[in-house]
Amino acid sequence: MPVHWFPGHMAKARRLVQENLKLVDVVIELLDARIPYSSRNPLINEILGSKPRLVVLNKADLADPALTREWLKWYEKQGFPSLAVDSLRRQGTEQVPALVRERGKGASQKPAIRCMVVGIPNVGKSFFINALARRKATRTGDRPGVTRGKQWVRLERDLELLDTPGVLWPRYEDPKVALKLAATGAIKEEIYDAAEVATWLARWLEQHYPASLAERYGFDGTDGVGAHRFLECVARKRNMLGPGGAPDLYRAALHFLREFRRGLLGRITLDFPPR
Ligand SMILES: Nc1nc2c(ncn2[C@@H]2O[C@H](COP(=O)(O)OP(=O)(O)OP(=O)(O)O)[C@@H](O)[C@H]2O)c(=O)[nH]1
Ligand SMILES: [Mg+2]
Repeated sequence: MPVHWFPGHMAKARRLVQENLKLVDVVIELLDARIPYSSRNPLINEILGSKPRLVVLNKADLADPALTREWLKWYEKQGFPSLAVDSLRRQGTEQVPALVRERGKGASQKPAIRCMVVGIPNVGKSFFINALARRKATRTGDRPGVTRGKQWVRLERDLELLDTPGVLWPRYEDPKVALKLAATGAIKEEIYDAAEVATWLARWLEQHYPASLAERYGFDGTDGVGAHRFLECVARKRNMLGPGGAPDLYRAALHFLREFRRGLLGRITLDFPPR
């Protein structure tokens, strides 16, 4: 497996959520709209129990709109109210306070409804909270692991949000999950092989979004993306050459992954809803 997990994440994820669960009335499960399955904690239903919940697909601006609609339908069918948002442009976020109040109604005797935001690293939890608060209340960053501890942010007189550090968990049943988390930026770049993740992503795009590689890099993968043929093409196109003029495949891989994350290959979703 090209991506290595740290043992103990599962226990840590569970502890963090469980410890704070009794302090809140509602939980917002913030998922990445590009990977609404892979960005989900497999134990979340067991951990949250009957706590009122709102499923929010963030970074919807980067995801395939048709698949986002399908995923929202799927989550609604599972019994979870859900919506898609773009925290960067504050699209959809304006609906969140009313939905949280609605979900937390049972707690109406309290002075304020408290809501915890949970999700994987770099999914945009802190950014989402800032978008709701309309100010820079939390620290954000373009890499996983920015938020270190929990932080309360008051939205309105009667609404408080809890920002939490992102947590990952192993999903041994499907090795593609790790690749998708790496491709979308939930895992630190230092701990996986960028060439392997990039090659997997290129093959996947060639299969499901065939025009994307040709449009961006002029790559015509006629016989399936060869292990190095695609990265070589990117390296030459972007003039990333090493000693002796050899294409620098590792730099090309990082470049390609970063362009993908910025949406430069188009609006792409890597998980399909179960049929
Ligand atoms: N395109 C896009 N980018 C977003 C969106 N929301 C957040 N981001 C970007 O995602 C990156 C991570 O945001 P953070 O809010 O720091 O992520 P986090 O979930 O708090 O991450 P940790 O604190 O590390 O767990 C930032 O660089 C944001 O610019 C969105 O809706 N669309
Ligand atoms: Mg954060």
